[in-house]
Amino acid sequence: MKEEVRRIQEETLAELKGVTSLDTLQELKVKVLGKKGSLTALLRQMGSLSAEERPIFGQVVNEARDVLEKAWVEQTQELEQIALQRQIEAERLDISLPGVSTIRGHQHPLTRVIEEMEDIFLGMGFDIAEGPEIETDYYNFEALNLPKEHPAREMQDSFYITEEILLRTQTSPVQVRTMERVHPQLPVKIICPGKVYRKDDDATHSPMFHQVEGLVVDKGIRMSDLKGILLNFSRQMFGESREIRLRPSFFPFTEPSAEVDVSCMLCGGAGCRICKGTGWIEILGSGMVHPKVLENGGYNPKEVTGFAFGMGVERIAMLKYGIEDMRLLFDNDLRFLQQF
Ligand code: 2NL
Repeated sequence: MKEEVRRIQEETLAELKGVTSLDTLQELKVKVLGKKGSLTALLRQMGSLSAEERPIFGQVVNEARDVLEKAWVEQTQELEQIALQRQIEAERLDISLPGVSTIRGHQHPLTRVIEEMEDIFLGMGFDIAEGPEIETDYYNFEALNLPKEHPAREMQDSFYITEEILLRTQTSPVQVRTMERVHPQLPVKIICPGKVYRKDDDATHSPMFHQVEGLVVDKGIRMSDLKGILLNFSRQMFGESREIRLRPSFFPFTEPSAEVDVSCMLCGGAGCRICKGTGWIEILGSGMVHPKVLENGGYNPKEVTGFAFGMGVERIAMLKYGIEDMRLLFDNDLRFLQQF
């Protein structure tokens, strides 16, 4: 029987070495050391031995059990180690690989310029007003002192939808609508940024472009208020050392009217290619609101006065960034846009 124990021990040890899964290892353990295991079965036969043989046999079985159990622990640890290595290998990450980055976009230069203008005027207490791009003849022309037969209407330069409806040619109709809505409340102090449309298309004109117009209406508004606001705007927009000058002009909706020049931001006034040697660059049109326009807005021109101005955003963006052709602003060519 001792030989039988040795045989089980050796056979089991040999079998153990070849086991590659933890499950099979457990099955083998039950088969030998379990309640119905081969070694347990031998132990049960101890009754047939003599009193002298019994303790010796017991010792042999216990030794075999110890040897096998030790072997099991070792084999279990080895298999667990192999499983862990496999898992580590499978989950391996190469953190030295270069990352895949997303392409970062940014605002369009026109949007940037519009928001910069908005910030400057908000800082001076203006509100921002918006309105429809499809307008009636009344708000776009008539209310702005441009009656039906007026030569400055430029019928053939406007996109008419019907005889009475057109794409707005300026943002002034928003200002008329605002006055109509809020009168007799004072002051009116707004800017109107937005898209406007004219039948023009070349290097300096686009059929759709952007305007920012401003309007201030209150008791006792004077030309000097206009100058002060526009000087402040020009210095924030183009540099602290800028000066402005006003030249007499004409618009049907303002009287008197003035064109505003800013001292050249490139040469500081000495004369260069950008200012064509004059030292000055025209940036906007302005004037004191015509009494008829105030009236159309619901205000009494005997009680209140106002000033207004309008500027083309594309022109300012071109000056600020040195863009030669306006159409570049609308082509959406990334090689151009990525420069900003
Ligand atoms: C220009 C000139 C200008 C205005 C726009 C205006 C609006 C109202 C009343 C009076 Cl509601 N005037 N707007 C005034 C003067 C000039 O724009 O060259 N724009 C690009």
